[in-house]
Amino acid sequence: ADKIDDAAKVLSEKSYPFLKEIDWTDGVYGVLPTAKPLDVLKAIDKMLVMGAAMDPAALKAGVLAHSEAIGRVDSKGVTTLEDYTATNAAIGHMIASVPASKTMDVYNAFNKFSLGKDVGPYMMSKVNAEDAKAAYKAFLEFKDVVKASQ
Ligand code: BCL
Ligand code: PID
Ligand code: PID
Repeated sequence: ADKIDDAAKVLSEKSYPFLKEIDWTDGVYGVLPTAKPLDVLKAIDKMLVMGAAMDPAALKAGVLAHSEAIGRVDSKGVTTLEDYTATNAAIGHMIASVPASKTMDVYNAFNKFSLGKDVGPYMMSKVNAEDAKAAYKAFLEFKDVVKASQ
């Protein structure tokens, strides 16, 4: 286990309460933002460019971690803490395998039309705010470890 694996364990423990409060059966999570389809297209392109730049072994590990996580969801669609941890570790390695600019390009492209004023507050209103804040704090600590491994 490397530093990202260790950090993923901490991140997952601290954000699992938040993950469990999300209603994964809500149809809203299967809906693409349609306000500005051409901005959505550009954001998807940034994800494609980022994906194509990833270390193939890290990407494959991420795919398999998700597949195993899906195999162990409970009746509400929530996977186990162990699978969630493996998923976070895999994504951490995927992100560490590309230059930060590629990750930031995705973030900035999505920020244009969604994250800020609509999605954030809406998501927050559906969960326990304290758990969401704890998860976000843990995410910020995790990203420092990922950044140091880039
Ligand atoms: Mg994915 C991210 C669902 C398959 C690679 N993925 C996300 C999330 C969302 C999701 C939960 C994007 C919305 C978001 O930020 O919510 N993925 C999802 C599902 C499947 C899936 C349901 C599925 O298989 C059915 N993902 C895959 C494929 C992977 C993959 C197969 C590649 C092999 N996925 C990635 C990558 C990313 C995602 C790379 C992201 O960067 C993105 C993400 O999570 O960004 C933060 C909020 C996120 C969560 C509820 C998940 C827990 C997040 C962290 C660890 C703790 C919470 C922090 C805080 C409160 C919220 C973040 C705020 C922003 C950073 C501003
Ligand atoms: C801010 C202000 C500072 C403090 C700060 C700060 C925050 C920055 C942040 C943040 C950045 C950030 C980035 C995030 C990025 C998420 C990226 C997700 C990418 C998803 C992909 C999906 C895919 C695939 C996949 C591979 C396929 C292609 C696809 C192939 C070859 C603002 C806190 C530092 C969250 C790539 C993986 C399956 C598309 O900077 O003061 O908070 O979050 O299918 O490719 O198969
Ligand atoms: C930052 C600043 C730059 C440097 C940088 C940087 C870092 C960015 C980072 C990072 C982004 C990032 C993202 C992570 C995302 C993790 C997401 C995990 C998702 C797990 C899920 C699990 C599950 C399931 C599943 C499907 C079920 C639901 C669940 C249904 C319908 C900030 C380093 C570039 C870690 C979704 C899969 C079974 C819950 O950019 O300067 O470091 O990490 O059961 O679906 O039931």
